Amino acid sequence: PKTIYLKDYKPFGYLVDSVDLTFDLSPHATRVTSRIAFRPNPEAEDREFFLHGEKLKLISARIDGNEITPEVTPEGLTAEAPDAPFVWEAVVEIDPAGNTALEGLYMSNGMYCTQCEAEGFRKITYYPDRPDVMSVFTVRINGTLPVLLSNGNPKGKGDGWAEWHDPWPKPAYLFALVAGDLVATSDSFETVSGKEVALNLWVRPGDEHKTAFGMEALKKSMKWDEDTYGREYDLKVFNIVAVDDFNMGAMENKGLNIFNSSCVLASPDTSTDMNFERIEAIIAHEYFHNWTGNRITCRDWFQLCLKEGLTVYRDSQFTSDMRSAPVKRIHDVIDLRARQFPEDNGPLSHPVRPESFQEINNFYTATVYEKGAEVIGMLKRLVGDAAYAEALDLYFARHDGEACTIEDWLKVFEDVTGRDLSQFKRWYAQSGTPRLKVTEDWADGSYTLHFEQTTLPTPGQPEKLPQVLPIAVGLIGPNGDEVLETKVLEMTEAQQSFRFDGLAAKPVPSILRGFSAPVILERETSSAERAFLLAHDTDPFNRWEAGRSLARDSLLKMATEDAAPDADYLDGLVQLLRDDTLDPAYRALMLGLPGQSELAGALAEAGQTPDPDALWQAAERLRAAQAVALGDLMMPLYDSCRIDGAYAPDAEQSGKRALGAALLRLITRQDDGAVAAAQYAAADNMTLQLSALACLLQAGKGHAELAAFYDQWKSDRLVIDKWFMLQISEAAPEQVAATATALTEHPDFNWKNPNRFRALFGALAGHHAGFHAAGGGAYRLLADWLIRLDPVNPQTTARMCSAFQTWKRYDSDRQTLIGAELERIAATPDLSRDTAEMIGRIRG
Ligand code: HT7
Ligand code: ZN
Repeated sequence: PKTIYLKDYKPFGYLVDSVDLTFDLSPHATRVTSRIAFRPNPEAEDREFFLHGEKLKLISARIDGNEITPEVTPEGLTAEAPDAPFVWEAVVEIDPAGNTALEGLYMSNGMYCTQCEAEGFRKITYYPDRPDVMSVFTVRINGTLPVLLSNGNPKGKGDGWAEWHDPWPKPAYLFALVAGDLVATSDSFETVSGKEVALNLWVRPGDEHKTAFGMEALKKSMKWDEDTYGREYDLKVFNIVAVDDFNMGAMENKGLNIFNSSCVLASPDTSTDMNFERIEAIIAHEYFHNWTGNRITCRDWFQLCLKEGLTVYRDSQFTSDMRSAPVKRIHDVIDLRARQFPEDNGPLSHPVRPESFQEINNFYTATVYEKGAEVIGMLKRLVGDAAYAEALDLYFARHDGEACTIEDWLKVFEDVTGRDLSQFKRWYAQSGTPRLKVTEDWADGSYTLHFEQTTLPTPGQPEKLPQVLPIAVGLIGPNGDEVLETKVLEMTEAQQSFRFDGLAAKPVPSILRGFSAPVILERETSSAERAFLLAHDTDPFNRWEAGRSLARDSLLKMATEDAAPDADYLDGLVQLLRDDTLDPAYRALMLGLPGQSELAGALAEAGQTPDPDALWQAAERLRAAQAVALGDLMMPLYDSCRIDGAYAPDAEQSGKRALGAALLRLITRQDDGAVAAAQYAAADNMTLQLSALACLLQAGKGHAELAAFYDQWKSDRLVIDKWFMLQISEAAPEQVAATATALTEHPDFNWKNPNRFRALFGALAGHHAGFHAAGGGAYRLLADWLIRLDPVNPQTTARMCSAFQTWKRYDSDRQTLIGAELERIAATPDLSRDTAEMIGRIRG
């Protein structure tokens, strides 16, 4: 397979003035007729006329009306083209019903739909399928289905046809078409300048009752982007469509967002609070792409973080504003540590802006998205809120309608602030998570913090240079009063010290407040000092972090030295849970324990081999100790989480339910599931129903409830995904592989549906002790199914391969078992480029 390099970027030899497409829809033989106006690109040296095209049957091709015979390969075609403006016309035939890869034009439950990012448009027609080629599209759809949609504004429609015109130049990856028997929930939004926008959320008949929340989220997003970033919507209509078969969460096609139904459909009886929050965030994310992604797009796919990092950052700001900012920050950091840190510190490590790839679909990663968003947060922290706002205004004004690079992005900040951001740019180029080691000195009223940053070598990057780290610090006096309010220290050297004078007593430092930089903080400190911060830190993130690090250290000692649970941690936890002034959502987070995989990573970091069984036992013991420590507090607190009145998926109610669920897990350890069974029986929403069922299953009970749950929900595919997931995630480690195997034989295991496949195998890989249980049964099961899925859907297969990315952490027996599975996958004939690249990188 060919490797593509950032350094080889060259503009395309032609510009595209307009694209006219006609679709004659037919499940196995859709005809796509294109009429494209090209003209030479004065900025390009090379005039080779190569159009991408894959899996297309070329019927005819013309240049300026003359039939031609281009040279066709599996990747595209080359033709002799004039060095002057000309019109290209082609007719191709494609097979949407046979397209199981879900890229290009495909069918899902009788509905046509498209997915063109990153390189799916080339499966629809011949075209320069690269993001820097932008054009205005007009589309005609001929088909018998009642709803025919494409990008932009409606131009006309009649019996069996519809036309759409998108006035905004766009790259082909933002093209979309949907045709189906759909029903809309409709509303409207008046923009800041008084323009009326028609809003439609299209679903399959029967799903109408799940659209109200998504519509409200859309309107909130539109208003927020006007108020916060000054961004107004720019078409007469905004359509959202829900699709069951979809490789990722959602797609920001211009004026026609397409959503995985799991990321847009919601109702209280079928969706959990977490589902609601995620749906709100994804709707916002896709909507925000209208400016950060669509109006200003990426020059090439190496610049993916330009749109994704910024849009994730914007959606996290939105969620912080809609809900609780500290709770959102803690969730984001938990997620970063769970998904991005292992990537950044393993064989798949790559920079936020990668420099090479074989298959771009493999780079829609936590590094590009979430670390990319962290980089934006740091930039804002360094330049300040006002300069950030000014830089963003300049970005939109300067680059509207362009396909840009990270250099363009950083330049607006340099121009606004006068700062030199060349060192900051290393955040985009260097992979790996920096370790930040901290020591301290105290003498004569002066307190000094010494920092040392190092980043370990990562694939292809043996040497690392120091990065700019914004380190937010506060100091707390011995009586618990803050003696230094949060101050952002700017570290640029490998080693750097910061002194604070005039202090009456040695303070306790609160370092990296708000998780001000995505680093691994290393500081030797006592449990007592952490417990002090747990009680007194005024920064909510670091207060939580103090408890988290106490729990982490306690678990590691319990797993490796058979230590007893840390008493300081348990005392601190009880105090916090008693504090009714604290947000229930925050207290629920305090009760959470670091993930098993995170603990395994911490041991591997420290040069020890993690034992998944010992880590599992340690977590079991610590949870039992939490229950004992909380004792009589648990039931009244659980009762206080009960909500009178109608269900609402808002921050206040969902915080209470989260605390109630965390307590129920502990109560179930002591009452054999009595309270959980009562909660299950009385539940009138999915959050309560599912949390009760999870507790029962974890306690080895709940068989009747599990069967009743299936009966109740068997016709709701999104709920049945939860049913699959839960049985695996709540199984005892030694039962995980067998449970998963049995579920693959269930008639509802429709493995070609990415949601169902992910529900089962995502839960399998996510159950650390179960996935790594002795014997390697889970490894084999996953590998069997990856081999089976690869020819059907390479993108989803390749993404699931990352379950194996941490394999080098474990003992030699496990490494041998996983190594054999990786070899077996690699040796599979005709393995897709997607999976081959992932397995190759993981094997190293
Ligand atoms: N920009 C989109 C990324 C994407 C995608 C979405 C659905 C299916 C396949 C996909 N490939 C890439 C989603 C986003 O970040 O908003
Ligand atoms: Zn995105």
